[in-house]
Amino acid sequence: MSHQKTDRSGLSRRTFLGTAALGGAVAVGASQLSAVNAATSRKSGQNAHVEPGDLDEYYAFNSGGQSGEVRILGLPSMRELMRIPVFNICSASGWGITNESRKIMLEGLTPATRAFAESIGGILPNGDLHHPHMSFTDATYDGRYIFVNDKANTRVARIRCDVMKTDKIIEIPNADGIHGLRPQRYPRTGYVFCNGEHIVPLPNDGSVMDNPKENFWAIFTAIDGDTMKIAWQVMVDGNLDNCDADYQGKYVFSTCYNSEKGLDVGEMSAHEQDWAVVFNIKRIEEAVKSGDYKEMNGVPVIDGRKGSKYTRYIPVPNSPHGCNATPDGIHVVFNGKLSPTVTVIDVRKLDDLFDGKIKERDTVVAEPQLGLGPLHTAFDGRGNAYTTLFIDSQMVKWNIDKAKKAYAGENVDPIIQKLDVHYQPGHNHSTMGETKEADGKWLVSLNKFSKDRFLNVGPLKPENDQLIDISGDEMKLVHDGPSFAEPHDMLLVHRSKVRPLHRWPRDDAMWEDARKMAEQDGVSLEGAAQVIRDGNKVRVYMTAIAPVFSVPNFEVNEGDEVTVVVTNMEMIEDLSHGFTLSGYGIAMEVSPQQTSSVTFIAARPGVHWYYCQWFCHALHMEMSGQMYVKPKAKA
Ligand code: K7E
Ligand code: CUA
Repeated sequence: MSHQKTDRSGLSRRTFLGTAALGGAVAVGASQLSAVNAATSRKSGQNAHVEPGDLDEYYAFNSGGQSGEVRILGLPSMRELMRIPVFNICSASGWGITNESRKIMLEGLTPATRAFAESIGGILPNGDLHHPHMSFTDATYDGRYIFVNDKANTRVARIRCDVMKTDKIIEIPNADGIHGLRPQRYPRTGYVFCNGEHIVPLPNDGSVMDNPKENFWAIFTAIDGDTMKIAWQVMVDGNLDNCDADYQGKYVFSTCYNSEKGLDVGEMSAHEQDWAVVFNIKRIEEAVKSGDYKEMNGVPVIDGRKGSKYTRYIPVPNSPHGCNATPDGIHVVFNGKLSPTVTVIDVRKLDDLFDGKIKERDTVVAEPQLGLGPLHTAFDGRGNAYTTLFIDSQMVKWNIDKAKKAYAGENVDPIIQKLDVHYQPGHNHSTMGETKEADGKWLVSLNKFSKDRFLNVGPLKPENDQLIDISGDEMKLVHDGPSFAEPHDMLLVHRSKVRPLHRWPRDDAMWEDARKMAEQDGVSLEGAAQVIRDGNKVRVYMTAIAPVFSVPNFEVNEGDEVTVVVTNMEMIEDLSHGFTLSGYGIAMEVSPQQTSSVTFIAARPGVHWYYCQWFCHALHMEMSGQMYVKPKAKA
């Protein structure tokens, strides 16, 4: 009990459920119960401590929220292992600075956004990354890709799991604010589904800006995860929040908290009931084939508004948020947010729903009242669900079968345990919990507030990602994990599913432009020590082998367009180099067998040192060179 602290949130708590919902009371009851049943109950007690030098059992891929990046942690140690820049600019790796990264950041934008980005320096400098999800094959992780959303600039990105780098970023036309994102589980990914959260006019170019109820729409998008091209879109009533796919490859689900099509908080939360939209993949694919769509910005947009044969709208109380399919493939849970309930449907009833044999609410098989502010639900693969209660600052463990029995009228309480978390949890995630291989070992509660849990670091506090042992009958809080803005969600993948490379493949597609350029210049990237002048363009090719750059210095004229291409020829694992050019805002990572390039205008005359910024050798400090920029007058 020592870990339980008084909630100082100041938010109203537990007005619905009374004393039965008090975390302390339930926890006391549960611990007495487990003392009595000690002989028969499953004991938790996995070791969260990972000895120095030992490896974690799971990869955790945390979203970075408004920091725009993804972070890799080990679980259960919760040690941060790496960061993957995606929508942000990274000073260490040069993401957003190198030619390779800027091409990825630019080429998937719509023409209008691309023109805008060029006007502000070539790329969009920020993103808001909420939802990392791995590609699936046969309803479990296949270790190929991680797909992520950008709510801030309406984009979706793909991360290659072999090198843990972003390789595609696309903007989603016709939508605004990509929020919910899930890959198709079965038979494989396949599609990546994503939600445009905000309702906007179509087209959103200023030609129409009034009367939202008639003119503003939310757009659901299916991307082909292999090509990162948009396959189709569906226009819906209301807005779209979170989504999930089924385990059969037939249906996709999205929650809607703004069925009102309101523009402010009061309007958006007016209705006691909103809905979850169900999309029928097969019917939508047929519509694309038969031409039952309108093309907008080069994309087939299907009309999935109420009454269409492509969608169904299941009423759900009240402004639902998270959307989670159970690992048995049978149920989907919609988390009520402003309602203390979650709504559980049985996906086996959906064929009948689409055929008109039953009504929308006939698909609901449970609607347990769990506590205040249910946002997201995770699963242990043993029939139990774990729902975050934002307002109550609790994790509630409940049993799906019992909830179904209670809904059918039996006198059973589906709630097994409530555990205080610190504080205000948003997402939670269990190990392998969104796959058919859910193993029920660990659960992480991603809490929005840490308040007094850590040393004070000023007005902006870390979040708190708490590790919970769910292997036994009782949830046990075992670790507090402070984190910077803002892991909305995380992905917990068994290490057997992910096999990253130790070095880059020399022929990697990431630098195919640099390779083509070198071929035209008659230069080999692997043995290069050359400066090529081509009018006022200068191309500098060098290798990096500790502790030297193969080009120790070069000279250019003020105003030249200079491209520096650096290839790391180390075969030794972990021997990364870098190239930082003093006074030019340039830094790039060059890891073993990688080529990185950067192009800039030599606008500042004088002597400018370049140096390796990744500590690589006893003579790392000496791994440097000079760029001489001759002033225009003397050139
Ligand atoms: Cu609940 Cu953007 Cu997944 Cu945050 S969303 S919590
Ligand atoms: Cu090369 Cu430091």
